[in-house]
Amino acid sequence: MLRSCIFIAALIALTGSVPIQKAGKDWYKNSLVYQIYPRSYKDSNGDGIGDLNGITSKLEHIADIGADALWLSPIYTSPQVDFGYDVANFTDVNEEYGTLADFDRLVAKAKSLGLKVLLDFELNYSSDKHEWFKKSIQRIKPYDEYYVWRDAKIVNGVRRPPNNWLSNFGGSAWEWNEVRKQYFLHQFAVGQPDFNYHNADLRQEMKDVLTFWMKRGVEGFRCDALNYMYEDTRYLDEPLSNASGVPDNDYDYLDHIYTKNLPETYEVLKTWRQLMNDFSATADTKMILTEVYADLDLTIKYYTSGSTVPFNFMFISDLNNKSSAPDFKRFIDRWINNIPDDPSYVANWVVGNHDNHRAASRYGEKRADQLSILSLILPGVSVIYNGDEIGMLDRDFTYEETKDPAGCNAGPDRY
Ligand SMILES: [Ca+2]
Ligand SMILES: [Ca+2]
Repeated sequence: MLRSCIFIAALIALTGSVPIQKAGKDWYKNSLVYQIYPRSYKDSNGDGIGDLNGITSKLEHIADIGADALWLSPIYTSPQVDFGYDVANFTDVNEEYGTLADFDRLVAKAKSLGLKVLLDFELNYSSDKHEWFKKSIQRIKPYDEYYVWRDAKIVNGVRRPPNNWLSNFGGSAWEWNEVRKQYFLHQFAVGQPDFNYHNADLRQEMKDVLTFWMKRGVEGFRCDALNYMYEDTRYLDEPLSNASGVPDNDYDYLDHIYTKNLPETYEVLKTWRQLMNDFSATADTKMILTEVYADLDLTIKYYTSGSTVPFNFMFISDLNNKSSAPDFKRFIDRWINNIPDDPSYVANWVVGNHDNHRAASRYGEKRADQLSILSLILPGVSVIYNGDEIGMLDRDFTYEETKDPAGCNAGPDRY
């Protein structure tokens, strides 16, 4: 025993550090999740696009900063209308990023460094180039009901969308399909038709996707845009939000009572938690991170539906470089005091992500480091976006350079 202690001490002295491998059911309770945006992280073959082999080459860095898990933004086959969030095949890797074999090597090396690999899960929609959508257009069973299709409303002999619902990226959320002679719903880009979660075959299909990746060693998922999963099947017009200065084709023009935060969402998430727990009863707890921008009570409720942590965006949404220490305390207490009472539930602190300005641009370079440190000192899960650990800043860009659909649709004055 003493000899092995001396050996470990000597090893630590020689190497400087040894990776601390967190394992067991409680591994996540004080953990650091490092988010990687594959396209811009590390290019390994000189084509200017980040890729899986690039990420694999940087895993030592990620382990070195103390991360326990890395969460990869979408890596699936995609025409990249919305930077990979439009998935054309949920069980393969986008060609620009590599192959499934590259992915397997990434997972193996990550495991050897004590890192768990988490994937982004685009649950609300697919690409319009997905085989399921192509078959849905053709009304081929069971795919005919995989998406949300509605007949046109004819007003004075003119074809109109079924209701007033708006896309997050601006304009109607409905797009006419000339082949099927119906409108399909897209809460985001036109190239991202929404799934119909009222359909049991579709729900099973999405569970099969989770199982496919767990079999390849994936140890959790970040559920993208989770609260857009269901729509109310009465298809009623949504009321106006009466927000000032918002144009009538802007998403914020309406109050989204029929297209967001529907209670069925929580039930589906519970089935995914069960699936992950059942996958390997003896394995470490699979992590589910849920992305929901909603009122605190609706967000917190995901804890009791299977989420390991519902993202806490207070460092992004509620606090900024003008915030005082009492402001920080108030918001930290607010989250901690609202976590449901169960030892398995822990807090979490999101420092930044790909949808927001960089931490150093929001808080200033010095305070950005303090923010990361604070997120790590506080109990629970810290979520850090790649580059924030070295204080990277935003870069200004012109409308002509803009590529994301939300920015392009907003136009030169509002991008
Ligand atoms: Ca590349
Ligand atoms: Ca939906």
